[in-house]
Amino acid sequence: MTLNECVEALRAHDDFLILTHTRPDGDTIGSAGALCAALRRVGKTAFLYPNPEITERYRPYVEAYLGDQTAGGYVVSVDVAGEEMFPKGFGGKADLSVDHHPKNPGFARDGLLLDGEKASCGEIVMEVIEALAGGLTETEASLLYMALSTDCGCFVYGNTKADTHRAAAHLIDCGADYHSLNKALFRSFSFSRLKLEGLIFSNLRSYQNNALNVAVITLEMMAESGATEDDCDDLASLAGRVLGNRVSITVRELENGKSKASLRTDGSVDATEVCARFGGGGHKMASGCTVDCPPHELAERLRSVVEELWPA
Ligand SMILES: [Mn+2]
Repeated sequence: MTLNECVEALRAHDDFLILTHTRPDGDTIGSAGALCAALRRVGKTAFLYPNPEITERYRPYVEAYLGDQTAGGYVVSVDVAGEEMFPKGFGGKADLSVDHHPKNPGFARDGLLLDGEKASCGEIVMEVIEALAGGLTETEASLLYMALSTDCGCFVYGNTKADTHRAAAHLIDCGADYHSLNKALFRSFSFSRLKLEGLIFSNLRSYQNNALNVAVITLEMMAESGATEDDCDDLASLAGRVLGNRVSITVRELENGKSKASLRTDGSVDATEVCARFGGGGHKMASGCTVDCPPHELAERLRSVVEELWPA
Protein backbone atom coordinates (compact mmCIF):
# COMPACT_ATOMS: atom_id res chain seq x y z
CA MET A 1 0.00 0.00 0.00
CA THR A 2 1.05 3.62 -0.41
CA LEU A 3 1.85 6.08 2.35
CA ASN A 4 -1.48 7.87 1.73
CA GLU A 5 -3.46 4.62 1.89
CA CYS A 6 -1.77 3.80 5.18
CA VAL A 7 -2.58 7.23 6.62
CA GLU A 8 -6.21 6.93 5.42
CA ALA A 9 -6.52 3.56 7.16
CA LEU A 10 -5.25 5.14 10.39
CA ARG A 11 -7.64 8.10 10.05
CA ALA A 12 -10.59 5.75 9.52
CA HIS A 13 -10.23 4.10 12.95
CA ASP A 14 -10.35 5.34 16.54
CA ASP A 15 -9.00 2.61 18.82
CA PHE A 16 -5.55 1.17 18.21
CA LEU A 17 -3.47 -1.68 19.56
CA ILE A 18 0.13 -1.46 18.35
CA LEU A 19 2.26 -4.60 18.13
CA THR A 20 6.02 -4.83 18.62
CA HIS A 21 7.93 -7.98 17.69
CA THR A 22 9.10 -10.82 19.91
CA ARG A 23 12.42 -10.08 21.67
CA PRO A 24 11.76 -6.40 20.92
CA ASP A 25 14.60 -4.08 19.89
CA GLY A 26 14.91 -0.31 19.78
CA ASP A 27 13.41 -0.08 16.29
CA THR A 28 10.14 -1.87 17.02
CA ILE A 29 9.77 -0.19 20.44
CA GLY A 30 10.67 3.32 19.26
CA SER A 31 8.48 3.03 16.15
CA ALA A 32 5.52 1.77 18.19
CA GLY A 33 5.94 4.44 20.89
CA ALA A 34 6.15 7.28 18.36
CA LEU A 35 3.14 6.04 16.40
CA CYS A 36 1.14 5.67 19.62
CA ALA A 37 2.02 9.22 20.72
CA ALA A 38 1.04 10.66 17.32
CA LEU A 39 -2.26 8.76 17.20
CA ARG A 40 -3.14 10.12 20.65
CA ARG A 41 -2.15 13.61 19.49
CA VAL A 42 -4.73 13.48 16.68
CA GLY A 43 -7.45 12.39 19.11
CA LYS A 44 -7.31 8.61 18.86
CA THR A 45 -7.14 6.04 21.64
CA ALA A 46 -3.95 4.03 21.27
CA PHE A 47 -1.89 1.59 23.34
CA LEU A 48 1.09 -0.65 22.84
CA TYR A 49 0.49 -4.36 23.29
CA PRO A 50 2.12 -5.19 26.67
CA ASN A 51 4.98 -7.18 25.16
CA PRO A 52 6.35 -9.16 28.15
CA GLU A 53 9.85 -9.20 26.67
CA ILE A 54 10.49 -5.44 26.74
CA THR A 55 13.76 -5.07 28.68
CA GLU A 56 14.60 -2.49 31.34
CA ARG A 57 16.80 -0.68 28.82
CA TYR A 58 13.78 0.30 26.73
CA ARG A 59 10.79 0.12 29.09
CA PRO A 60 11.11 3.67 30.52
CA TYR A 61 10.76 5.20 27.03
CA VAL A 62 7.37 3.61 26.37
CA GLU A 63 5.92 3.11 29.88
CA ALA A 64 3.27 5.77 29.19
CA TYR A 65 1.98 3.92 26.13
CA LEU A 66 1.79 0.38 27.47
CA GLY A 67 -1.78 -0.76 28.03
CA ASP A 68 -3.32 -3.80 29.69
CA GLN A 69 -5.38 -4.87 26.73
CA THR A 70 -4.05 -7.73 24.68
CA ALA A 71 -6.74 -7.83 21.96
CA GLY A 72 -9.30 -5.63 20.26
CA GLY A 73 -9.09 -2.32 18.44
CA TYR A 74 -7.42 -1.77 15.09
CA VAL A 75 -4.20 -3.75 15.28
CA VAL A 76 -1.11 -2.18 13.70
CA SER A 77 2.25 -3.98 13.71
CA VAL A 78 5.53 -2.10 13.32
CA ASP A 79 8.87 -3.71 12.37
CA VAL A 80 7.24 -7.17 12.58
CA ALA A 81 8.56 -9.27 9.68
CA GLY A 82 5.98 -12.08 9.91
CA GLU A 83 3.22 -13.50 12.11
CA GLU A 84 5.76 -15.84 13.74
CA MET A 85 7.36 -12.66 15.13
CA PHE A 86 4.19 -11.55 16.96
CA PRO A 87 4.81 -10.74 20.63
CA LYS A 88 4.40 -13.51 23.20
CA GLY A 89 0.78 -14.03 24.21
CA PHE A 90 -0.78 -12.33 21.20
CA GLY A 91 -3.14 -14.67 19.40
CA GLY A 92 -4.93 -12.30 17.02
CA LYS A 93 -4.35 -10.90 13.55
CA ALA A 94 -2.87 -7.61 12.38
CA ASP A 95 -5.01 -5.15 10.41
CA LEU A 96 -2.17 -2.98 9.19
CA SER A 97 1.56 -3.44 9.03
CA VAL A 98 4.42 -0.96 8.64
CA ASP A 99 7.80 -2.59 8.02
CA HIS A 100 11.21 -2.49 6.38
CA HIS A 101 11.94 -6.23 6.15
CA PRO A 102 11.91 -7.10 2.42
CA LYS A 103 10.68 -10.64 3.22
CA ASN A 104 7.51 -9.47 4.99
CA PRO A 105 4.83 -11.64 3.30
CA GLY A 106 2.03 -9.09 3.80
CA PHE A 107 0.10 -10.78 6.61
CA ALA A 108 -1.96 -7.75 7.66
CA ARG A 109 -5.62 -7.72 6.55
CA ASP A 110 -5.81 -4.15 5.22
CA GLY A 111 -2.30 -3.87 3.86
CA LEU A 112 1.42 -3.48 4.32
CA LEU A 113 3.40 -0.27 4.01
CA LEU A 114 6.88 -1.58 3.18
CA ASP A 115 10.14 0.08 2.26
CA GLY A 116 12.93 -2.49 2.20
CA GLU A 117 15.53 0.18 1.45
CA LYS A 118 15.19 1.85 4.84
CA ALA A 119 17.69 0.99 7.57
CA SER A 120 14.91 1.16 10.17
CA CYS A 121 11.14 0.91 10.39
CA GLY A 122 11.32 4.18 12.33
CA GLU A 123 12.09 6.10 9.13
CA ILE A 124 8.85 4.86 7.55
CA VAL A 125 6.86 5.60 10.71
CA MET A 126 8.37 9.10 10.62
CA GLU A 127 6.80 9.68 7.19
CA VAL A 128 3.49 8.20 8.36
CA ILE A 129 3.34 10.49 11.40
CA GLU A 130 4.24 13.59 9.40
CA ALA A 131 1.50 12.83 6.87
CA LEU A 132 -1.00 11.97 9.62
CA ALA A 133 -0.30 14.75 12.11
CA GLY A 134 1.58 17.38 10.11
CA GLY A 135 4.86 17.17 12.01
CA LEU A 136 6.69 15.53 14.90
CA THR A 137 6.81 16.42 18.59
CA GLU A 138 10.14 16.26 20.44
CA THR A 139 9.00 13.06 22.17
CA GLU A 140 8.08 11.42 18.87
CA ALA A 141 11.37 12.56 17.30
CA SER A 142 13.32 11.07 20.22
CA LEU A 143 11.48 7.74 19.98
CA LEU A 144 12.12 7.62 16.24
CA TYR A 145 15.78 8.50 16.77
CA MET A 146 15.98 5.52 19.14
CA ALA A 147 14.42 3.33 16.42
CA LEU A 148 16.71 4.54 13.66
CA SER A 149 19.99 4.71 15.58
CA THR A 150 19.67 1.25 17.17
CA ASP A 151 18.82 -0.51 13.88
CA CYS A 152 21.93 0.91 12.17
CA GLY A 153 24.16 0.35 15.23
CA CYS A 154 24.59 4.10 15.67
CA PHE A 155 25.42 4.55 11.97
CA VAL A 156 28.06 1.84 11.65
CA TYR A 157 26.20 -1.17 10.17
CA GLY A 158 26.22 -1.85 6.44
CA ASN A 159 22.58 -0.73 6.13
CA THR A 160 23.55 2.88 6.90
CA LYS A 161 23.07 5.20 3.94
CA ALA A 162 23.12 8.94 3.30
CA ASP A 163 19.30 8.80 3.71
CA THR A 164 19.75 7.28 7.17
CA HIS A 165 21.86 10.27 8.20
CA ARG A 166 19.40 12.68 6.56
CA ALA A 167 16.49 11.15 8.47
CA ALA A 168 18.51 11.38 11.72
CA ALA A 169 19.35 15.04 11.00
CA HIS A 170 15.66 15.74 10.44
CA LEU A 171 14.77 14.07 13.75
CA ILE A 172 17.42 16.19 15.49
CA ASP A 173 15.93 19.30 13.86
CA CYS A 174 12.57 18.22 15.29
CA GLY A 175 14.04 18.09 18.80
CA ALA A 176 15.24 14.49 19.27
CA ASP A 177 17.30 14.30 22.47
CA TYR A 178 20.15 12.59 20.65
CA HIS A 179 22.99 13.34 23.08
CA SER A 180 21.35 11.53 25.98
CA LEU A 181 19.97 8.79 23.73
CA ASN A 182 23.42 8.09 22.24
CA LYS A 183 24.92 7.84 25.72
CA ALA A 184 22.12 5.68 27.11
CA LEU A 185 21.89 3.35 24.12
CA PHE A 186 25.50 3.05 22.94
CA ARG A 187 27.81 4.09 25.77
CA SER A 188 26.10 2.54 28.81
CA PHE A 189 26.18 -1.12 29.77
CA SER A 190 25.27 -3.08 32.87
CA PHE A 191 28.16 -3.92 35.19
CA SER A 192 27.54 -7.63 34.52
CA ARG A 193 27.73 -7.16 30.77
CA LEU A 194 31.08 -5.37 31.01
CA LYS A 195 32.42 -8.03 33.36
CA LEU A 196 31.27 -10.75 30.95
CA GLU A 197 32.96 -8.97 28.03
CA GLY A 198 36.15 -8.80 30.12
CA LEU A 199 36.05 -12.58 30.61
CA ILE A 200 35.31 -13.16 26.92
CA PHE A 201 38.19 -10.96 25.78
CA SER A 202 40.66 -12.42 28.30
CA ASN A 203 39.92 -15.87 26.90
CA LEU A 204 39.78 -14.90 23.23
CA ARG A 205 41.96 -16.96 20.89
CA SER A 206 43.37 -15.62 17.67
CA TYR A 207 44.67 -17.46 14.57
CA GLN A 208 45.72 -16.67 10.98
CA ASN A 209 47.51 -13.44 11.98
CA ASN A 210 44.43 -12.20 13.83
CA ALA A 211 42.13 -12.87 10.86
CA LEU A 212 40.37 -15.76 12.64
CA ASN A 213 39.15 -15.14 16.19
CA VAL A 214 37.41 -17.54 18.52
CA ALA A 215 35.37 -16.62 21.61
CA VAL A 216 33.92 -19.18 24.01
CA ILE A 217 31.30 -18.23 26.59
CA THR A 218 30.84 -20.84 29.30
CA LEU A 219 28.13 -21.11 31.96
CA GLU A 220 30.91 -20.52 34.50
CA MET A 221 31.68 -17.15 32.88
CA MET A 222 27.97 -16.28 32.96
CA ALA A 223 27.83 -17.12 36.67
CA GLU A 224 31.06 -15.31 37.51
CA SER A 225 29.91 -12.09 35.80
CA GLY A 226 26.34 -12.32 37.08
CA ALA A 227 25.10 -11.82 33.50
CA THR A 228 21.53 -12.68 32.52
CA GLU A 229 19.97 -13.01 29.05
CA ASP A 230 19.38 -9.25 29.11
CA ASP A 231 23.16 -8.82 29.14
CA CYS A 232 23.77 -11.08 26.16
CA ASP A 233 22.76 -8.93 23.17
CA ASP A 234 25.05 -9.30 20.19
CA LEU A 235 27.82 -11.24 21.94
CA ALA A 236 28.63 -12.79 18.56
CA SER A 237 30.02 -9.48 17.32
CA LEU A 238 32.72 -9.16 20.01
CA ALA A 239 35.38 -11.50 18.54
CA GLY A 240 35.11 -9.73 15.18
CA ARG A 241 36.35 -6.48 16.71
CA VAL A 242 39.97 -7.67 16.54
CA LEU A 243 41.96 -5.56 14.07
CA GLY A 244 42.45 -7.65 10.93
CA ASN A 245 39.53 -10.00 11.65
CA ARG A 246 37.90 -11.75 8.69
CA VAL A 247 36.15 -14.68 10.36
CA SER A 248 34.94 -14.92 13.94
CA ILE A 249 33.57 -17.92 15.80
CA THR A 250 31.55 -17.46 18.99
CA VAL A 251 30.39 -20.48 20.97
CA ARG A 252 28.04 -20.36 23.95
CA GLU A 253 27.56 -23.23 26.36
CA LEU A 254 23.85 -23.94 26.93
CA GLU A 255 22.16 -25.23 30.08
CA ASN A 256 21.16 -28.49 28.38
CA GLY A 257 24.72 -29.66 27.72
CA LYS A 258 24.67 -28.45 24.11
CA SER A 259 26.62 -25.56 22.63
CA LYS A 260 25.44 -22.86 20.27
CA ALA A 261 27.80 -21.34 17.72
CA SER A 262 27.66 -18.17 15.63
CA LEU A 263 29.96 -17.69 12.69
CA ARG A 264 30.53 -14.26 11.16
CA THR A 265 32.66 -13.78 8.07
CA ASP A 266 33.60 -11.12 5.54
CA GLY A 267 32.48 -13.53 2.81
CA SER A 268 35.92 -15.05 2.17
CA VAL A 269 34.75 -18.20 3.94
CA ASP A 270 31.12 -19.22 3.38
CA ALA A 271 29.56 -19.31 6.85
CA THR A 272 26.59 -21.38 5.61
CA GLU A 273 28.92 -24.08 4.24
CA VAL A 274 30.73 -24.35 7.58
CA CYS A 275 27.58 -24.47 9.71
CA ALA A 276 25.80 -26.86 7.35
CA ARG A 277 28.39 -29.51 8.33
CA PHE A 278 27.06 -29.22 11.90
CA GLY A 279 23.38 -29.22 10.96
CA GLY A 280 23.01 -25.45 11.06
CA GLY A 281 22.51 -22.70 8.52
CA GLY A 282 21.97 -19.02 7.86
CA HIS A 283 23.59 -16.62 5.45
CA LYS A 284 26.95 -16.51 3.68
CA MET A 285 28.29 -13.93 6.12
CA ALA A 286 26.44 -14.98 9.28
CA SER A 287 25.40 -18.51 10.21
CA GLY A 288 24.86 -20.60 13.28
CA CYS A 289 24.47 -24.12 14.62
CA THR A 290 23.62 -25.88 17.87
CA VAL A 291 25.53 -29.08 18.58
CA ASP A 292 25.44 -31.66 21.36
CA CYS A 293 29.03 -31.22 22.60
CA PRO A 294 31.03 -29.09 25.06
CA PRO A 295 31.76 -25.49 23.94
CA HIS A 296 35.55 -25.70 23.59
CA GLU A 297 35.24 -28.86 21.55
CA LEU A 298 32.68 -27.27 19.20
CA ALA A 299 34.92 -24.21 18.83
CA GLU A 300 37.85 -26.44 17.83
CA ARG A 301 35.75 -28.43 15.36
CA LEU A 302 34.45 -25.25 13.74
CA ARG A 303 37.94 -23.76 13.63
CA SER A 304 39.34 -26.77 11.81
CA VAL A 305 36.59 -26.57 9.15
CA VAL A 306 37.15 -22.82 8.73
CA GLU A 307 40.92 -23.38 8.34
CA GLU A 308 40.27 -26.15 5.81
CA LEU A 309 38.22 -23.68 3.72
CA TRP A 310 40.58 -20.76 4.41
CA PRO A 311 41.29 -18.79 1.22
CA ALA A 312 44.78 -19.36 -0.20
MN1 LIG B 1 13.95 -2.95 12.31
